[in-house]
Amino acid sequence: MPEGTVIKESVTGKVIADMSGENRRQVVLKGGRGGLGNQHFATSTMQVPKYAQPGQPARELEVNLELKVIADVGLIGFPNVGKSTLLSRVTNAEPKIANYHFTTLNPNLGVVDLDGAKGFVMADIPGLIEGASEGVGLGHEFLRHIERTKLMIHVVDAAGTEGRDPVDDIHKINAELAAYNPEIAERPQVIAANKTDLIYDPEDDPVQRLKDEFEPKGIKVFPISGATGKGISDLLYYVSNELQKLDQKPVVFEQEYFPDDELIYEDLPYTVEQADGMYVVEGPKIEKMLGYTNLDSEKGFAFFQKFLKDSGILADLERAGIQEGDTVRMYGLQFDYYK
Ligand SMILES: Nc1nc2c(ncn2[C@@H]2O[C@H](COP(=O)(O)OP(=O)(O)OP(=O)(O)O)[C@@H](O)[C@H]2O)c(=O)[nH]1
Ligand SMILES: [Mg+2]
Repeated sequence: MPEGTVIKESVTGKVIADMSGENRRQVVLKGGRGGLGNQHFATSTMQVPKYAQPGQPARELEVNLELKVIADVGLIGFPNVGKSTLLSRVTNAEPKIANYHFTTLNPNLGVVDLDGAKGFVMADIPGLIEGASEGVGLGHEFLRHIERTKLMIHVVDAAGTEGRDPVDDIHKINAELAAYNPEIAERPQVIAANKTDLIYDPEDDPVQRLKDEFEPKGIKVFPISGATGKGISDLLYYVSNELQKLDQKPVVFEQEYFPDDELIYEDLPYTVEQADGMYVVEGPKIEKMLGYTNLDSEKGFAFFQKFLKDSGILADLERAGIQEGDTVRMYGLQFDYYK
């Protein structure tokens, strides 16, 4: 899997593991307890016994693998505003650039190197449009790629070459961000007012309008041109400096789902009966559970004890009148009951 992949349980969407940083290897589910071949039952008189002990079925779990790229800075904005052009100009990345919407279908990553300042990793993502959070355009699916970014460069077509208003554009994309994840919408932003080489109207200065609207809110506006390169250097040094002020720790998604512990105890069907002078507990889930629990290990045994308690089996045994020292049988396993 690519670094940055997050493994999630598919029903709850809870994180099982984040494959980033030091975490290179992950066992999500252990296999079922192995069986014993007939050689294990060989004796001096019975060299080829007909008996073998089958292994137990393994546990199953459906997971989703979500790639969340590892970048310090994410480029967001409407399609065709010049996100990929900017990325290609300041890094060695070679994203596809074209004059139509949704040229970028997957994020591209590049490293920004700066003379005398700390460099950073930058990612573009496919363009967003109004309604992206409801699936319009390419939807908001790609926003997961900026979940690890610490700062966003909001690229806008300041020249309004497609007839939209740049101030409006910023508000619309931010509304989509907030609909996706309010926490991400709160992260620091910088506005790159792009395509300034195409601003001709002497009556209207869109860069000034952007500054009037957003700088009082603490969002700096940098007029740039991805075509000529004008203004880009100031933007990058500012971003590098801002990043230094932010928490330097990488964004890592914490484990929320623990496959070893997640047994569904509700409606666990089982029966407790007395037979052959023992208490016999039977039920399909119990059989399955015994299959993936290694009772020889201390951890496995502790887990089994917890299971007996949490599932209510222990209480039912007591209700059935079990006494200290009585034997309990569960699918080939026998143990004596002690409080
Ligand atoms: N004149 C001018 N054109 C630009 C500038 N920046 C980008 N372009 C052009 O705008 C078009 C779109 O650029 P891209 O970089 O592909 O835009 P994008 O934001 O990555 O677009 P999507 O991937 O579709 O979201 C291309 O034709 C670029 O050459 C600029 O500063 N000035
Ligand atoms: Mg692009």
